[in-house]
Amino acid sequence: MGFVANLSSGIDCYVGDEIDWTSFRLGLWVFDPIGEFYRSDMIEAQFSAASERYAPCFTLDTSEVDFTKAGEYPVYIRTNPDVIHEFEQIGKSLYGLNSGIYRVKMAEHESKVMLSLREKPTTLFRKDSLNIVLNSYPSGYVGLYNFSDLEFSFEIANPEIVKIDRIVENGVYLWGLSAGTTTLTVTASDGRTEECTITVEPYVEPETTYEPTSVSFQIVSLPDKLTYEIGEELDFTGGYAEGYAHAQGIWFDAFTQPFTHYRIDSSDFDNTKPGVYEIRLTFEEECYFSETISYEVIVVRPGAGDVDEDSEVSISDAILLARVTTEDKSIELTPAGRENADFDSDGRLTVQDVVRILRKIAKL
Ligand SMILES: [Ca+2]
Ligand SMILES: [Ca+2]
Repeated sequence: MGFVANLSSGIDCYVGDEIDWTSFRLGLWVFDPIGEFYRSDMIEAQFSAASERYAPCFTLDTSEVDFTKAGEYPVYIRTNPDVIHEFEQIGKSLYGLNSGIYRVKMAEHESKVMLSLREKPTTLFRKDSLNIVLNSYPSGYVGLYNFSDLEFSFEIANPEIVKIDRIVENGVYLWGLSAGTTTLTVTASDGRTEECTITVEPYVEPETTYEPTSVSFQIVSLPDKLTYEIGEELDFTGGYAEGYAHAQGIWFDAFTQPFTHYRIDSSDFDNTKPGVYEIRLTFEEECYFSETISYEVIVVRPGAGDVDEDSEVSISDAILLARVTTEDKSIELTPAGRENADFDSDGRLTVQDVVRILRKIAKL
């Protein structure tokens, strides 16, 4: 049974400083009887080399370290063989041992860790300038080298630009209060002072990028009335349209709404004059999107559609007109029948007139 040791990384050991042995973490491991390293019986006794705990059990050998010169040096941790000591396992160990006191006899064992000894820094601050962004929370940190033998105090030249949020062991957290430049001064207990330039930059809102605008707008059902007699007013009853849009990250959803929910442009419509007129609907949100769709209504003269002049508009009128428009020369319409047949009043007899007469019959 015996020790292995591990050295925590990232500790500042400087030439001329006393080594901080609290950073040397040691752990007890148990070997099986034939001497193989056997993790599953580890007792989780971890402690620092600086503590007096278990001191009789091991020796720290730093004889190869030259404390006057920067470099990487081995440090040896050796067990003191045959020493019997009690170790406490607190809680059940990862490796299955129950909590309790274990009497462990030291076997002969040596561990090596590397000690990194560095030249003592010539400055206190790790950097001589810092840019921070004006923000609603502390956003800057200036670190110091690890001088365990010194005490520090800090001062901001212009406290309207930066304030000290809090001081920690080896540094200071800063909070930018307004845009500008000032200095942070550190004074060490040995009389040294040093300055770090702090620049607070204004906060710039990041540019937001949006998905391309997409708009969908369509008629769900046309109004009941699409054919008008002279003098009749427009009637949108029964007309529904559905619109939704995604623009600048926002959803606009009109669902299915009556035509009157949208902007209606019926400026072309003239109920004093037979003809076909376009009515336009626009689904829009100012600055975001605008989408327009249209449909047709027709204003007819009295008698329109009554091709055979029997005083009603019926399927036989449509059939008769269909034959005329396919140039069945045997059919002759009277001047009044011909006028009635030009349902859309465009001066021609076409299949469009047939279709519009059929729509009127079907009340479409
Ligand atoms: Ca008729
Ligand atoms: Ca026509």
